[in-house]
Amino acid sequence: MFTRFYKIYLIIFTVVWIPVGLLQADDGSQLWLRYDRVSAQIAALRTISSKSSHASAQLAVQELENYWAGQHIELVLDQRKQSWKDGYQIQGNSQKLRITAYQPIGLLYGAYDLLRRQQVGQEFSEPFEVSEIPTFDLRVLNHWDNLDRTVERGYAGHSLWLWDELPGSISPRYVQYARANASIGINTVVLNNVNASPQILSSTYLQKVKVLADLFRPYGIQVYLSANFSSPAVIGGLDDSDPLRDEVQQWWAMKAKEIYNLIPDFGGFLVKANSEGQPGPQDYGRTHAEGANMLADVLQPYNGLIMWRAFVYNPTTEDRAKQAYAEFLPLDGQFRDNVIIQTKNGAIDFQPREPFHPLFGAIKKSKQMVEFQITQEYLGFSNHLVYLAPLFKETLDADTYAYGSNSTVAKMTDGTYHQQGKSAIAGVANIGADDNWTGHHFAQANWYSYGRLAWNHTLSAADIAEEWIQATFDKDPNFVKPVKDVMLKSREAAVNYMMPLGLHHIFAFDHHYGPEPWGDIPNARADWMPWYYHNASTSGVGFDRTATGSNAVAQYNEPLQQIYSDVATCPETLLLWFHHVPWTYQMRNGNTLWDELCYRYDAGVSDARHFQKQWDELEAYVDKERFLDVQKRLAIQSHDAVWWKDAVLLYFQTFANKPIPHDIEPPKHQLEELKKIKLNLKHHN
Ligand code: BDP
Repeated sequence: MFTRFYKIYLIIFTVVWIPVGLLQADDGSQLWLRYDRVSAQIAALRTISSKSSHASAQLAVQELENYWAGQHIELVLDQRKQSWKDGYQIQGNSQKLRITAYQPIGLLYGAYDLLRRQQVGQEFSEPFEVSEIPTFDLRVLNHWDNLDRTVERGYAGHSLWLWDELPGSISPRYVQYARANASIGINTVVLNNVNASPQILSSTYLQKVKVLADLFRPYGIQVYLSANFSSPAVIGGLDDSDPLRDEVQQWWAMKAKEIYNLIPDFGGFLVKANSEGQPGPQDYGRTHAEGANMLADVLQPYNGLIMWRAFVYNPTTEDRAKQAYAEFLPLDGQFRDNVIIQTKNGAIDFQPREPFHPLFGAIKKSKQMVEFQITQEYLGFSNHLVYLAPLFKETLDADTYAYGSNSTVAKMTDGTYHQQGKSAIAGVANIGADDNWTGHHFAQANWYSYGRLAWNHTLSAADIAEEWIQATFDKDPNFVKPVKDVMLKSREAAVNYMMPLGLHHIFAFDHHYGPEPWGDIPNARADWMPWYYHNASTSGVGFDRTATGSNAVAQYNEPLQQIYSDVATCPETLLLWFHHVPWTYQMRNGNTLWDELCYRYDAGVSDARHFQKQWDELEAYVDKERFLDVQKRLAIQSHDAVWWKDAVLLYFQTFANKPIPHDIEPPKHQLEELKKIKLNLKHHN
């Protein structure tokens, strides 16, 4: 603790008192919130006024008092503007601006909007008007944080939540975290891992949760918890947790009462049920709908919500990619209004590239939300610079054709087609106790861009990147442009050096860092083994999901079924996801599949090296600390890219029996040597 306070003190001291020299030390803890504090003279010349004394409105006033370098601002609540939800309008000219909102939190969002504009250099001399209504009502972060402070798939240190110190002692980071979220519009957080410890619902932990909820409330953030379906048996002492038994329902009702007494605006539960060993209603022969509805009924009197995950698959002979659809579609229409089905962006598991989950084009009578993974479980942890906004956009903009063309995933989930109730979107957080919050400084951009897209999914990945770079690093176009370029290329680069052309899940077992296409653990689940997904043999490679194979294509609406089924029309980026094709298959550019794979891996490596070189050239624009840290990680990324390329090509070559094209860099490693690499990385479960 002492060290943390000391550090914060040092940062303030550094920023306020020591020019240039010590500015070289920047641990990234300020994120994108680097507004310049206005001088007392400027502050004295203008008024920031609000008629509302609501805590969120007062925070807005305080932020503007501290950082708004312009003239007068008036904050106004307008009760007639219910349709604005938590949005806002900013109007005015250089002398006077007005932020109007329906809810107090809208005023705070409006304040951050203004500060963002100021930060990126917008002039306010001309009269201007901005109106923003968020596209999703609930903009959710899912923390996969355990009560022992390990974080499942977390790569930024331990959990931010100091459970042992709560409720008595409060880390200053809680409020910093809430402020960062509010500045990008995130308004919902699920505090604990979906592989949930029942203890989170014990009275002891609820007292701790209450403290966080109280701290987050002024920032407009509602708290949810992941609930373990067996809680009634495990912490309630009941014989079982059968959702249709009275005692079980009573237990949940009593628990809900206890929670809402402590936290009147508690959001609800997120549930991972009957998935990867978690308990659920099926343990008692009940359906997902019966399980979800029981909890929904319990929370209904308090306006609570249930986010029920569709991430289910069993070790059967059925293609894993088909299972969630097969299980959930028959239940469509059976869920209560306060249940939202939470579906991962793709049908397998947060791979570098997946086609969108077919459930998005199929569920029409229930509410559904997308779950993205912001933490980079499958994208190089916090070692690789991978800007994820292009991945998020790819899913959100994908056309499901559910109601004719342009029925995008975004529209299927944002309330455009299914009006009643709240719309939502979730991202699995990449935040931890590291000084810079996210491990890699550039991973902050993934938290940021997720929030910005949750607020407005029509924003472009490029615009968000630009905004983030300017706020976080430097506004100089000679810096912004090349960095933006790197960011925008980075996701495709990672796809290329990890698993191009629709390859998926050929990661090292369990921890998912690095390649292991040869992976095969005796007696382990087939659907956790790389061979299950790549199906490489001398005849070819890829997963046949057409009618001659698992027929997963049938889960998509026309014309997608047709497009994906036909090898000639299937996007080549998804070729090996949907098809098993011969090594000699001719790609659209005339290359054989084998050659094309080689070129793709090689392109990924070149890009990773280019990122290094580009960063090195920008040294003058960045403080030493962040420059060196990013430089170090880019070197790891380049190294890993070569590792991936060599491992996958050398392994597949044993089937393809073809030479690696002469015009690319030959492998640096031997296959046998690569097979021996065993990383001692722990997967916290
Ligand atoms: C997978 C992770 C696992 C999670 C699971 C989930 O490997 O740690 O528990 O997803 O989403 O991506 O429930």
